[in-house]
Amino acid sequence: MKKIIITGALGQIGTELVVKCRQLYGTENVLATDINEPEADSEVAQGPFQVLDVTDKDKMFKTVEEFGADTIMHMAALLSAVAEKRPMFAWELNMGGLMNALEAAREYNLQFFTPSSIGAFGSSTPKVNTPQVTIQRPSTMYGVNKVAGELLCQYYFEKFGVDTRSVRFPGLISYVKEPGGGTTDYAVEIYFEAVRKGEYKSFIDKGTYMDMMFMDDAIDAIIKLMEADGGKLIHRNAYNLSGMSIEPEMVKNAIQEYYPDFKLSYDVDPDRQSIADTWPDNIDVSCARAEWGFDPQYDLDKMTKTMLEAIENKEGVK
Ligand code: VAH
Repeated sequence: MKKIIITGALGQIGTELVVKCRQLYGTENVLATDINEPEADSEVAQGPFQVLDVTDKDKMFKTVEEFGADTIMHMAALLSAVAEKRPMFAWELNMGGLMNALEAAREYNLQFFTPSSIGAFGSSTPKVNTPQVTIQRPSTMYGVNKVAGELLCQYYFEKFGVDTRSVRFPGLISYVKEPGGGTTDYAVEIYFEAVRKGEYKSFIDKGTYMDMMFMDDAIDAIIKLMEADGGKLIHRNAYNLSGMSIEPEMVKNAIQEYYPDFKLSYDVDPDRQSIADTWPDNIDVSCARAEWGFDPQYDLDKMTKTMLEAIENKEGVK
């Protein structure tokens, strides 16, 4: 049976990854860790939890050894917008934490997962149907971290035989944990604001296409990749993933199917808009489909229906 340690367990992905892994592999076999303590009544707190600063290598090694982990899912990182405001700290956390997690995987023979992002692409990357293997010259600290991370993961696979696996996530849409510090966060906020206020002011401009995916598809993809036959993985660090390519007006139209009076306006944030402008419009996911059966189930309409119903339940409206 797998024994999994998850870092960044209180983050947007980590929160739901912990729950899914505990359902699949048993609560006691999944150790959630984060730099912060969970709320006592949170789902993450209903199983093994430890505070862990991923930049503390000794503590990470001790935690892995005492838990008897055979797998590490390293999710702790600063997202793009926050990283651009604190680039030096972002380097320390994103790269220092990743190196410690890779070293722990090498030292304790762990299977290893960490996410990359469409943020690993830059303005010189082909924006339409972005290939799996292409130019990667991002102009953000987050993007530099992600490209360096992909290369480090591949190095640990080739040099030390560590079973590293990674994906380039698009913007992830979830109703469980609202994200913090991302460029794609508008696509989450818009649903919460539609239910709460019937209107939303987007910080990303109309016509700005970005790849997105509903969180259930993201979590399922991590599990599917980690359980795939390693011998069939050619592009293991890191697979292009996407569920849809959308821009704010498309989300507005989808929401208006349920909230006809919903109003969308714009107050563009030049910092996050300038990041979004360097990312692809849509990326090619054929390698993930071919090598391990990536198969997202949510399109914009199904995601919109699911998000609005779940938020209405959470907020106690309707
Ligand atoms: C961000 N949500 O906006 C993250 C993600 C592709 C975007 O990496 O930084």
